[in-house]
Amino acid sequence: MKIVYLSLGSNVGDREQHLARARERLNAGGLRLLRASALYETEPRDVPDQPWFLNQVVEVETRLFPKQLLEQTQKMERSLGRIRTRPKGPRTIDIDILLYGDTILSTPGLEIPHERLAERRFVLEPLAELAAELRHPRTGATVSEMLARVQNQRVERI
Ligand code: PH2
Ligand code: MG
Ligand code: MG
Repeated sequence: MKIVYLSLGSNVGDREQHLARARERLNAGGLRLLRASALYETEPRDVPDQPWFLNQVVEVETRLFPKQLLEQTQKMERSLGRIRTRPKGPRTIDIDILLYGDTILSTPGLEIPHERLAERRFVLEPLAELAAELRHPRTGATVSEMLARVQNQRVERI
């Protein structure tokens, strides 16, 4: 059994409902939802000219292997009506794998820990609520330490 942290994000339509539906689905298909952070209203990163996101991090337990987990989360995105307009652009729901136990994995389709985990306050702020002392398996930095370095990005707990 592995403990996994996933990032949920939405910036199109009823964002809160999209996150709620995603959480419901995370209790099926070989996954069990253990804990969820608060919701955060967050400034868009990478592609700035798009609506603000609602972001959240959830802690999930699973026996799925990383690739199976990715297939499962992508299936959930599709079933929640995700439409991709442009890379890193607006989306109804995005489910990203942040951490999978202390596993390090680098394949063309999947990188664990998430490659931009340490740079994103919209991920680190909710993750710190659940696991502030957890360490990045590659760098050894704790979530609190990574969070202290990205305070310039705007996120607001709601
Ligand atoms: N997701 C992105 C790109 N930029 N910005 C915020 N605030 N929240 C996101 O979830 C997000 C983003 C690509 O997945
Ligand atoms: Mg993403
Ligand atoms: Mg994604």
